[in-house]
Amino acid sequence: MAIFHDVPRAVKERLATAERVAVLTGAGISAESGVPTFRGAEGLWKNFRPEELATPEAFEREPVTVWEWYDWRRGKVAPCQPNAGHQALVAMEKRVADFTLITQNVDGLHRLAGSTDPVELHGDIWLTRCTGCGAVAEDRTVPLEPIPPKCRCGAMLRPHIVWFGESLDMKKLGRAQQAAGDSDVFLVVGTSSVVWPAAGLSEVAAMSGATIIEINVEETPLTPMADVTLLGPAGYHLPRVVERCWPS
Ligand code: BJW
Ligand code: ZN
Repeated sequence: MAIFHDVPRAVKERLATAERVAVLTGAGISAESGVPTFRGAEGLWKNFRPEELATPEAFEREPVTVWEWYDWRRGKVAPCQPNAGHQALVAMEKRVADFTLITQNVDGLHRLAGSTDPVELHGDIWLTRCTGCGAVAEDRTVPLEPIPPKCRCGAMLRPHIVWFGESLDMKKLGRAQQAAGDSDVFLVVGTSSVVWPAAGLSEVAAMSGATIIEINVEETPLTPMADVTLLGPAGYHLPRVVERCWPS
């Protein structure tokens, strides 16, 4: 483990020559776009306990409260634009032969920035899923009307998001695990690394011999395991990493 405030030579040497790079992002990469993170002083969980809102049981008990929370979040995310961190990952994708972007974020900002086919492990805040017929549809209305929204079939819609205790999409998780295991460098950006199975991807990568590089404003449970931790905002470090490894 080594903690740096600037891009060290070791990062340049490993990343610039890597053929396979996988990146895992979390809420921290979108923080500089104005999207609230989940944990920490300004986190979304500050006033709520996760199990109160982000579980299927909570939705069954209080669908209106859960939908109001999502409606509030959709309102927060709607005006947000990708930042220099998202854009640097688009640039990295163009320079690395085999590149996979895995995100825990549901805000869609990687796709908006231009990343191709990111693996969105936890779903998409702009998609709804019918609790009756299972239909998935895009709905960008803010604010939602009515709450809770209904499907054409008459059943209630839910956010197309993975809640605690729910399984991730096995195809997406499989793709993420494969990319982590195959990677020469596994870059972990802006995640507290406490939510599973996403947190386990770094272990998969490390056990397969990948160099683990972390970018975060603070140390996390991953830091002792990472080869390098760049301390500071993703919007600061990611463009510098790209410029240092692939000078324009
Ligand atoms: C910056 C920055 C800047 C700030 N620049 N950095 C094994 C062990 C223990 C528990 C489990 C386990 N397996 C399963 C579990 C249970 C559970 C779990 O992980 N619990 C833990 C919390 C203990 N996992 C699940 O239930 C998963 N399902 C599952 O495994 O199914 C099978 C199963 C079920 C039950 C039992 C066993 C197996 C599903 C997880 C779904 C997670 N969904 C959520 C919320 C959905 C709601 C929504 O979005 O609307 O997804 S949780 C929430 O956390 C959200 C996020 O994607 C996820 C990760 O958070 P993230 O991205 O890391 O954000 P933060 O806020 O935590 O961190 C931000 C970081 O950024 C911080 O570190 C800052 O420092 C940093 N930062 N500004 C760089 N500018
Ligand atoms: Zn339906």
